[in-house]
Amino acid sequence: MFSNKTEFKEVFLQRLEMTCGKSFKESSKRDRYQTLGNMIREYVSSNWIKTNEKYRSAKEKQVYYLSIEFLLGKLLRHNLLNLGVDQVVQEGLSELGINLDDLEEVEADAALGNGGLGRLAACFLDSLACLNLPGHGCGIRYKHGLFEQKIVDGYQVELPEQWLRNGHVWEVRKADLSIEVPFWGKVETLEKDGRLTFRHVDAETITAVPYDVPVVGYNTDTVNTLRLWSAEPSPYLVHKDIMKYKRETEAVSDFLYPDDTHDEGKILRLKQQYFLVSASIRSIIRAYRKQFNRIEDLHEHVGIHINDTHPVLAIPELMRVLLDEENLGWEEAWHITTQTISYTNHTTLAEALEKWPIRIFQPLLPRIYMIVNEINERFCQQLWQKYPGEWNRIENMAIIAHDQVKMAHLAIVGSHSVNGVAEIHTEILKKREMNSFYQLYPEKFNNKTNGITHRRWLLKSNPKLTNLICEGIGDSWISKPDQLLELEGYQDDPAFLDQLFMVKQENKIKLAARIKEQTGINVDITSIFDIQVKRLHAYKRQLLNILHIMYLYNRIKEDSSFTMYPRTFIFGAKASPGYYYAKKIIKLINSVADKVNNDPVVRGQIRVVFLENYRVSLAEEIFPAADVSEQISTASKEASGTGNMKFMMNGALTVGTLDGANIEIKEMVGDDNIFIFGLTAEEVLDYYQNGGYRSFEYYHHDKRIRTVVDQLTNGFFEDVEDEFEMISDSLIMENDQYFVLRDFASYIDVQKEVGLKYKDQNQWLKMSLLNISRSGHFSSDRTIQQYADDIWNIRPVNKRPLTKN
Ligand code: 73E
Repeated sequence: MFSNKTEFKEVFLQRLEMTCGKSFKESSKRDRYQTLGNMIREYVSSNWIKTNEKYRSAKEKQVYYLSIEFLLGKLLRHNLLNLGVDQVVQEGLSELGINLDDLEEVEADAALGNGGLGRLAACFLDSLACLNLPGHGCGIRYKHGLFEQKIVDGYQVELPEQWLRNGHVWEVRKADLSIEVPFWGKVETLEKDGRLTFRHVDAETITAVPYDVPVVGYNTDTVNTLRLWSAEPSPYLVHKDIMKYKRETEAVSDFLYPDDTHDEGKILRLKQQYFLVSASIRSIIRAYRKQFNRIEDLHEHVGIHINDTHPVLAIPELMRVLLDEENLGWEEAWHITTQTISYTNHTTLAEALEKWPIRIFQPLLPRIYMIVNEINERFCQQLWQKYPGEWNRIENMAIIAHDQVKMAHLAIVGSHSVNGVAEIHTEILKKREMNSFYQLYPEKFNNKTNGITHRRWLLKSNPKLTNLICEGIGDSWISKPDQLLELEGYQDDPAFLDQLFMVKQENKIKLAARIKEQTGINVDITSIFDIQVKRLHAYKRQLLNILHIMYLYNRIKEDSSFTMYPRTFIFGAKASPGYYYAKKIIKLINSVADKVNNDPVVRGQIRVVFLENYRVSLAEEIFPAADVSEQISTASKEASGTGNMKFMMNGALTVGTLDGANIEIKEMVGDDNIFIFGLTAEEVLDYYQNGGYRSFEYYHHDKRIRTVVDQLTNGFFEDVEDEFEMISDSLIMENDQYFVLRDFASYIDVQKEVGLKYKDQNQWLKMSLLNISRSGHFSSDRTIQQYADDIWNIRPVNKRPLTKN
C-alpha cells in the first residue's frame, strides 16, 4: 500500500478525497483520522488473511480467550507502532501540515471494560500477537462502554459513553457469520434409537452479529482476531410485540455493566453471559468443523479460556453442542470439555462470587440448566464416593445448592486448569477460599502472575523514556523485555541519571499542563507527584490516602516549623454508579482538595488534584509522570493489581502493602527500593478469623487519627456536617473492616521516609532506574508465554518478520 513517506502521502490524499468527498483543505480532523484509520486497517488486511490461512494449514492448536470485558483504549497509535510505520506516517502527515497527536485526540477510547480485568484481556491479546501465538479474543460489542465521569460540585455524575457515535474504523462487520442464540422456551425429550435426545423449542432467539477487530503484532506479520458480538433482532423470529422484542434484544449488547468486583445478579447480565458464550462456542466449533473431521480431537486443536466466571456457561454450552449436535455420549463429551476449558480466578472478594438463583437461570436457559444439573449430580456422586458421609463438605462444594448455581464451582469442576493472578492470591485460593477443591484436584491449581504490555505502557505512552533506554542499551529489550536489566549498568552514571531526571521532568510538565487544562489547578513540577489511579473501592483504600493528606494539612497548620518536601497528590477513580460509599470518598477527596488548594499556608507544600474520567488514554499520560505509586489495598484483598506494574515500568517507586503483585515487585527490586507498610495478609486474615481488632482503640489512643476522623463530621471540610457521616461510621461504628486506622501510623511513617529519600535526588534516581530495569518480568509477554506453555499448550506459528505491502 505504501512503503515510504511519499507513497504514504499520495495514497492518503487520494483516499481522503475519495471517502470524504471533500478536498484536503476542506477536510476536518475527523475526516483525516478516519481516512488514516481505514487505510491502516486495510494495510493489515492481507496479513490478517495470511495469518488465518497459516493457522489453518499448520493445523496448530488455537486458543480463544473469552472475556466479558476488553478494555482496549485507542488503537491508532498502537497499531502504527506495532506495524513499524509510526515514523513514516508521522513524517508524511507533518509534511501535509497535520499533527498525528491531533488525529489521535479524535479517536474515542474503546472502553469495553471496568478496570484491571478488562485491561488484562487487552494486554494479553497484544502479547499473543507479538509472540506469534494463535490466540484470539471473544467479547461483546457494547454500544456504550464504561460511563463517562464528570465531577460536579465535587460529586461524581455519570454520562453514557458514546464510542460508536462516529463509527469504529478498526472493526469489520461479518453479518454472514451471525449466530442465533436461543433464550426461554422449553426442552422436549425424544427417544431416538434407544437413546434420549433433547431439543430446545419455543425459544426466543437473538441474532449475534460478529464484528472482527484485527490484533496486530509488533514487528511481525501475525494478525490475530478479536471477535466482538453485537445483539440484533433475529430475522427468523415472528413475535407478538415486535417493538418490545427489538428493545429487549438490543439491550443485551447495549451497556457494559459498570460493576467491578461486585455481582449484580440481574437477568440481563446472565443474558449477556450466555449470549457471548453461545455465539463464541458455536462459531469456534463451526470453524473447527470446516477443518477437522473428528470432534473427539477438539481439545487437541482448540483451547477455550474463561476470564473469571463471567463466561463459565462455556462449559455447559460446549457440553450441549457435543451432546445434542454432535451426538456424543456424556463421558466423552465431558472429557473433551474439561480438557478444552481453562479458568482464571481474579478475586476472592465474597461480593464478587457469582451465584444465580435457579428461578432466574432455569426459565431463561432451560437446556443449559438441565446440563448444569447433570454435571452437579455426577460431581456430588463422585464426592460421595470419595468423602462418604461428609454431608457438610459435599454441600459446600456442590455446584447447585440452596436453589443457587455457584459459577466458580462450575468453573473449577468443568476445566483442567484453575489459576490465580499473583503468587499470594493463588496461595490464598489453595489454602483458604478454594481449599476443598484444591484437596480434590491439586493438579488443576497453578499461578500466573499478571503482566502488562510494555509496548503500550512504555513504548507508546513514554517515548522519551523509551528513547533514553534505547540510547543506553539498544532496542533488543523491546522484543525481550527482561533485557531491561542491562540498565543497571547505568546506576552510577551521573549523566544517564541526569537524563532520567530530565525525562521525568518533561513528563511531569506535560501532565501538569493536562491538570491545568482540566481543573484549573497549577501544580509545582518540582514537587513529588504522588499518584493513586484505579477503580474506587473500600478495599483499595483511597480513604487511607486522603486521611493522610488531612493529617499533613493539620500538621502544617498547627506547627509553623513543620516542613516537608512539597507533594502533589493526584487521584483518578471511577465509582460504580450504585456504590454510594465509594461516591462519598470521591466527594471527600474533592472537598479536601478545595480546602487545601485554597489555603495559602499549605499551598506551597501540598496540592490535591482529582482528575475526572480516568480511562486508558488518560492513564497513558499519568504513569510516565509519576514519582510515587500508591498501592495501598488492605492486604489479601487485591488479587494482583496491574497499575502497580505500569508505575514501576515508568520509574515510579511503590508505596504499598504486602498484597497482590506488590509482593513480587518487592522481591524483584529488594527492600531498599520500595516502601512497604501495614498489616500482612496473614495478619488481616487472622483478624477476620479470630477477631481482636477494635478500631475505636486506635481512634482513642492516637490523636492524629482522632483529629482527622472528627474532621469528617465536624464541618471542617464541608458545611453540611453529615456529608461524610457514613465514612466516619464505617471507621468507628462498623469497626473499620479494611483496617484503615490500623495501618494509619505505619502509613504516616513510610510516607515520611518517602519525603526524606526524595530529597537525595541521586539516590532516588538510582532507585527509580532499578525499578525500571527490573520491570521486564512484569511484561505480559512473560505471562502469556507461561499460559501458552503450562495451560494452553500452544506454539508460535508465524515467525517471519513483517512483510511490507
Ligand atoms: O487485583 C485485580 C487484578 O489485577 C482484580 O481486582 C481484578 O482483576 C485484575 C486482573 O487480574 C478483578 N476484576 C474483577 N475481579 N477481579 C471483576 C469482577 C466482576 C466484574 C468485573 C471485574
